[in-house]
Amino acid sequence: MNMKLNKNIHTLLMAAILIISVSFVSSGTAQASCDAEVTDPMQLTEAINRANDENTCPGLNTIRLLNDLAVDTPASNDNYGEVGANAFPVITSNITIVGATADAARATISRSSGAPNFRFFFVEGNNHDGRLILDNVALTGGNAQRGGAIFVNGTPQSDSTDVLLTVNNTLLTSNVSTNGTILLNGIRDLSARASITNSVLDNNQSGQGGAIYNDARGNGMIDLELANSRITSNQASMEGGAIFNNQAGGRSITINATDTDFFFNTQGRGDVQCFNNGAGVTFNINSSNRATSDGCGQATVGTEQEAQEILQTPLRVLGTGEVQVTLSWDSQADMDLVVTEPNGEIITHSYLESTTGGRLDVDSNYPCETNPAGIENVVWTNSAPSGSYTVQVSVYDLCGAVSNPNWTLTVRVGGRIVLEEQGSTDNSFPFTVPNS
Ligand SMILES: [Ca+2]
Ligand SMILES: [Ca+2]
Repeated sequence: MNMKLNKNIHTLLMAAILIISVSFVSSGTAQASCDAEVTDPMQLTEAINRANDENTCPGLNTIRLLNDLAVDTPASNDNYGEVGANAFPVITSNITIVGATADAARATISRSSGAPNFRFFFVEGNNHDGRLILDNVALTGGNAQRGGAIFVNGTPQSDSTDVLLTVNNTLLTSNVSTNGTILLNGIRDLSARASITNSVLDNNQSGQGGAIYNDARGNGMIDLELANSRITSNQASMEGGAIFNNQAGGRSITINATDTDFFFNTQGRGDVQCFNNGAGVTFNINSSNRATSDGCGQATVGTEQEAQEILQTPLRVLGTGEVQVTLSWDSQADMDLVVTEPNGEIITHSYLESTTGGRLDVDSNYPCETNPAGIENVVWTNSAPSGSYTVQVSVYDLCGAVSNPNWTLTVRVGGRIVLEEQGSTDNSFPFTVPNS
């Protein structure tokens, strides 16, 4: 009883603190804030420049896109000599860009027709600590020789645990390049690590590496995680319709893929979707990946007809809305997300939908090995009750993993992140939905 009482007091206190902090944040102007909300390309440019100024805005900054952005002119001309222009300033710090529109799954950043060629983002991990997280964004129409949409310049190998690029709930389509829609550059002793989850790379064109080009020449090292994603209908005029791995002389390229589909990627030379130049490429796959032809070393699973049917069902994109609670984790464990709403109703795997319209729309990994993407999502699409909520996260079954999963919990209210927590053990957190 005491425990429960203390917990309630704690909940109320935390809720009060949260209300104060939320109103404090919203009373600041977007112009002066290091965490910005933007509605046009110029504002995004200014927000990235502010976030990159580590004297004024130290540490991670989050930029929210409130609507789609069409870019006419690149903000930075070719900073690096040979790699082409970028739509936005080079990412030299830790930046999260979130498409926060409440009425669409993603906010789209596009290159306007008739605009000069440019990619969207250049992440600089070598001379700076550039790290980019994209969440609920679409990038379309980028055009650059290396990295048609995103160029990731690696970090020295002493820092190789850093994930320089994280792509979640994001779509990359109709980008054009010579080397990869996403280029991971690990040449000359650099290391580039990237993670792509719940995302789609579809219908991009390249000379080599229709979707991804991993470059690990000259002792370079690349690590790439692919989870619950689709790499579909990308085209390489030469090799690697899906992925080109350039490892000749490099140290290693390691790709871990789970729950990822390689469908209908085509290439001019050879008949497999991935091309390895060099022997030091490790492609760790599990049986939950599917491919229409030899999908990067894994067995072909399913006929073209079955692949077409799979593509008719939307990717397990997380529902977004007035309130969204997302738990993600990094192992095959079965974790559970439980949300208690103000009227005391709970939403979890055994109560999928509440009377107020909240529902668990993505459930993960019960029983073990069913859908090991490691993500659960509770969403109120339209309106959600105001008041105090509690989120519990728990590890139900390790499913054979040797250690606890590292999890991340994110709560969005009205598209804005109001709570972000990380951990590896069971925990619970309060959040508040204000009166609308
Ligand atoms: Ca910063
Ligand atoms: Ca679960």
